[in-house]
Amino acid sequence: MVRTLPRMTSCGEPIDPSPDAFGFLRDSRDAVGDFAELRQRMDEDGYLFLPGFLNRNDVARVRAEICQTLAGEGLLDPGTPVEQAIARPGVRIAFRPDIANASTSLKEIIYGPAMMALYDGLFEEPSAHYDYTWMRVVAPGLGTQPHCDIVYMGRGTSRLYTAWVPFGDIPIEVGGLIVLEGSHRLRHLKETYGRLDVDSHCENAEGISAMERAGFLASGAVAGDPAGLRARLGGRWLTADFQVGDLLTFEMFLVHGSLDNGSDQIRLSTDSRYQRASDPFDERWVGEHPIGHGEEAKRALIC
Ligand SMILES: O=C(O)CCC(=O)C(=O)O
Repeated sequence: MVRTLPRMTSCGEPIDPSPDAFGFLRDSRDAVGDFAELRQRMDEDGYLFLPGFLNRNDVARVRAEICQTLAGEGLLDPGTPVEQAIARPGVRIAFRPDIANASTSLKEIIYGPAMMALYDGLFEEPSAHYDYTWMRVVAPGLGTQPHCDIVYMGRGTSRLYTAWVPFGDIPIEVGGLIVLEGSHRLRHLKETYGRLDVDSHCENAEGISAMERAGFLASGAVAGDPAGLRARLGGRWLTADFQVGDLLTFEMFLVHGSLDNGSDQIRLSTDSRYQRASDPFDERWVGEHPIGHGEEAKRALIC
């Protein structure tokens, strides 16, 4: 069936829907269980898109719990079904890690046996996950700027994978993740941007962030203009009409962001991280109370 594409924007910029600028993620569910094939596709694409990998009922149950929490906080439109997560008009919200970090049932999904077996297989040795879970609770409005995860979590190892999990159906209109095709292979980006750390600043240059000093954004984004960035780097923006139970996992150097949420719903998803248990860990994201990007994470450099 041919999908009629809605008007798409990211960070307020139109995303060109023509076939040389936009496409859909490769579906790798046929390779589940064949780790050699999954590793090869991860190498080729920089990601694995596994529709229906997770138990849909479990994910839907956690979604219902989160929606109740949002309703209890007055973030949902009171006249609408809670499970639809329709935002109360004017609500501004995007990031609620506290919700994920407090939910045992959510963690049982994203750090449960199916997920850990996937990463054990991809790494070919026992894997471990960060204790910190990023939870996106994205009200209608702008999506995430294009970035690579390495600048936020690369202090231990770069051999890490992100898992992006929709907690609810996220069709294009609701603004799911977009990845820039082939960007994990861009050596010049890896050797410049890919060596930076978002929590570092240049003490010899009035404390300017190391990211800005190198020509990127202090937020850690490669740039704030997804359409322009695609034109400069090449490749196509890829996404999907994500559904409950899907998993998108990707490596640290893949440029990604998200579409703007053009619907009236709050978009719910988590991102979480996995690595070899034997590799060093980034101290910002482990322990009972991870320091995250707080003061203790800041590093002064000469740059
Ligand atoms: O969900 C989003 O908008 C961004 C998620 C992301 O950047 C990630 O999973 O690394």
